[in-house]
Amino acid sequence: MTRAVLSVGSNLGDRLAHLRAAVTLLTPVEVSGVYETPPWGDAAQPSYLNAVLIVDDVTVTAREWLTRAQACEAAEGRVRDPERRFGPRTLDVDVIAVRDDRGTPVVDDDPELTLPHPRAHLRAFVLLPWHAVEPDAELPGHGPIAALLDTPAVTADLAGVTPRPDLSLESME
Ligand code: A4P
Ligand code: MG
Repeated sequence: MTRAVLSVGSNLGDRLAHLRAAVTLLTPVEVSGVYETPPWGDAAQPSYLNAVLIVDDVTVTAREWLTRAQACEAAEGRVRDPERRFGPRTLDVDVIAVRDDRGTPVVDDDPELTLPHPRAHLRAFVLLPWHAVEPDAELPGHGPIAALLDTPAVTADLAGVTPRPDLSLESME
């Protein structure tokens, strides 16, 4: 396995610091801008900072990307509330899509790691940052992300996804 698209989000504590910690731990090859986004799925919580990271490592399997994602969440003190699925969190790292070293997408309905991520095609806060770093990308099974940005479920949310050029995840060396 090699190239993965990861979505990072935070809406508790020092949100930018949590996203920066993910960048430090995951060493992405591409980093999107940071976006301020209204909460999706559970409105009674603060707004999120979201971004997309592209990671690329031939030695890392899809499952290992999930393990690394969860290690980042744990490092940033993520506490899960089983009663509140889409509730607030210091850091959420989701695996959106993975391609192997021949460019073939990994497709899996395993609940432990569903690929592509089952809600990614509905989420402006994933698709807009991803499109900014990989404009020609496709979400396996759903087609070009540029076309997904034109679907009703996504366009309804696009206006709320606000670039934050004052916040950056780049040049953190
Ligand atoms: N899992 C299965 N497939 C995947 C995958 N592709 N990536 C499993 C990551 N995890 C995957 O996830 C629950 C289980 O999903 C894990 O055991 C994992 O093995 P979790 O991270 O423990 O819990 P969660 O993140 O609260 O649940 P879920 O269903 O993943 O929520 P989402 O879909 O991540 O939604 N609004 C805005 N604006 N921005 C956000 O970033 N995030 C959420 C969380 C809600 N609203 C948001 C945002
Ligand atoms: Mg998650």
